[in-house]
Amino acid sequence: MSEAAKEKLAALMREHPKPTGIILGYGTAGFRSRSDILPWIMIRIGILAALRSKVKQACIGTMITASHNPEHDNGVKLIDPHGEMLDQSWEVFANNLSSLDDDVNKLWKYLETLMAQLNVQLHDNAMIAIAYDTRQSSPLLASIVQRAAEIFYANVMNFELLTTPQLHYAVRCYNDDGLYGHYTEAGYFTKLCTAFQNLIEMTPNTKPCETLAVDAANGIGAHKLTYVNQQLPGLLHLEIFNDGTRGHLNEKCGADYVKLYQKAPEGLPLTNYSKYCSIDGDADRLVYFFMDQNHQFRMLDGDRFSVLFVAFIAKKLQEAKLLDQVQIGVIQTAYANGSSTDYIINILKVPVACVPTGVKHLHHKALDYDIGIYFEANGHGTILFSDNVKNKIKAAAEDANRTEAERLAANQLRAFIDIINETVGDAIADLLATEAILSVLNLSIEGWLNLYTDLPQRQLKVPVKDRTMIQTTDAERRCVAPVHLQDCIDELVSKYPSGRSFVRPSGTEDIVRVYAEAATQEQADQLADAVRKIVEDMTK
Ligand code: 16G
Ligand code: ZN
Repeated sequence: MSEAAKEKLAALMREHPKPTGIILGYGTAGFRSRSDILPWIMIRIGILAALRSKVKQACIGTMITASHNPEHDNGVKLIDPHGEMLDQSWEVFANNLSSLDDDVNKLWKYLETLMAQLNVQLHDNAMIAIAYDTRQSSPLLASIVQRAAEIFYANVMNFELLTTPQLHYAVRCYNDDGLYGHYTEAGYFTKLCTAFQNLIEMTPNTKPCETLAVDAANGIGAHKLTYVNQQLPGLLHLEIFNDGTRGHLNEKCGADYVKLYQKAPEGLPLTNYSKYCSIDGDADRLVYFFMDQNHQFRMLDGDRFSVLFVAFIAKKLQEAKLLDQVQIGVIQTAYANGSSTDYIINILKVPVACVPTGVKHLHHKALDYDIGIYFEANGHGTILFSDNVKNKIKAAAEDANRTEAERLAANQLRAFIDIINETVGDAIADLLATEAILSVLNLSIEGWLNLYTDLPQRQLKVPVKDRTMIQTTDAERRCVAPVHLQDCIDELVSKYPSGRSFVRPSGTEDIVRVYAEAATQEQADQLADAVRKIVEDMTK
C-alpha cells in the first residue's frame, strides 16, 4: 500500500491522539462520548466508512450527533447503502479499530489484513456523505472524518447541518439513483411536503390543521422545520419554540425529557395552543402532548403513533378493497403499554410482534410484512412498505374498473407512503404523517388519545454491581439469570390486576431498568418498587 497514504494517516493521528486508557465500543448509538475525547475515533470511523463504501460500491453515510444527550456529548454512526443502520457484522471492525492504539504501523497492518479479507484496494472508489447536528463540536469532528476518508481515496460530500433522518434519506436516494427521491435537502422537503399537500387536497371535508406548537429541543430540527412552514402555507402552521436562540440543546426540553419525566418541556407557553409536540436533538424522535380541560398534561408517545398509523392504513386498505391481500404487522418492544398492544390486536385486528429494545431489531422485524409499522415507546419509529404492496396500491389507484371511492383510498395511501421516511424514524416525517391523518380522519388530539386508555406504568433505574448478571429472553420480557429472579417477579405480578413487569440491563447506561404496569398508578409504583428490591437483593 502507498507509503504516502500511511504518512498522511500518521500525521492525522499525531494531530488527534488517542487519550490513554480510553475504551469506546460501537453500540446501538454508534460511538458516543464527551465530545472532547472523540477526535481520534473520527479517524477510525472515516477509514471504516471508506472501506465499507469500497465493499458495497455505494455511498455510505456518517452522521455526527449525540441525539438527545447534552451539548457537551457527541457521537458518530455509519449509515448503510439503503439508508439503514450499519450492518451488525461490521460493528466488530469498528470495535477492533477503536481498540488499536496510536501506533500507525500496527494500525496499517490491521488495515492491510482487513482490506485483503474484504477484497478491496486502497485506490478503489469510495463515496461518503457526512452530516452533523448543531453541536459546537460537530464541524471539527466532521472534518477529521473527511480527512481520514480522503486518505483512503474517498470522495466526500459534506452536507453539514442535517437531521439524522435527512442523512439516512439522502444516502438511500443517492444509491437508488433517485428512485426514492432526490438526495438533496430540497429533494427531501419537496417529496414530503408535496405528498402532504396531495393527501390533504385530494381528500374531501378534511379538518383544517390547527397550529401545532413544536418544542425543537434547541437542536437541528428548529432550523429544518421552518422549511415545512415555507412549503405548506395555508395548509400547516408550526410555531417553533426552543429553537436554539436562548436555551441549551436538550436541556429541560425535547422528546426524551418529555417522555422520561412525563411532563411538559420548559420554554413554551402551555395555554395558547390546542396541541404540542417535542422532537429530540437530531430530530429522529417525536412525542405529542396537550393540556386537557382539567389542565392536566397528557402525552402521546410512540405507541400512540403505531395505533394511529395502523388505524389509518387499515381503514384505507379496506376502502380500497385491498385489506385481505396485504399483510400488516406492528412491531413493539416490551416497553409498549399493554393497552396499546390489546387495542391493536383486539380492535384493529392487526398482529403485534415484540422484539428486543433497539431500532435495528424493530426495523429488521418490520421487513417481514407487506406493511411493517414500528415504534419504540420513546417516539422513534417509521413504517416499511414492501415493493409488492406499493405496486398493488399504485395499480388500484390507476384501475379504471374500480369505483371512485376505491381509487381515492388507494391514492390517499400512495400520498401517505411518500410522507413517510422509510429509512429510519423521522420526527419531521412522522409529524407530517400525524397531522395529515388527524386532518383526513377528522380527529382531534383528544379523540386520538381517547382511542384507548393507557395502563398506569412506572420505570425505575437500579444501580447494580454488574448489570451483565441480568440476562433476558423472549424479547427481554423474561429473565433467565439470576436463577429464580423470574419466579419472584411472576409471583409479585400475580398479585396485581393487569400487572406486568420486566427487568433488563440497559444497553446505554451502567444500570438495570425495571418496568411495571398495573391497573392503578399506586399499584404500578408498588410493583416496580417490589421488583427493584428483588433485583437489588439478587445482584449483591
Ligand atoms: C438506544 C437505541 C434506542 C433504545 C435505547 C435504549 C438506537 C438507534 N437507539 O438509544 O432505540 O430505545 O438505546 O436504551 O437503536 P437502554 O438500553 O439504555 O434502555
Ligand atoms: Zn435522536
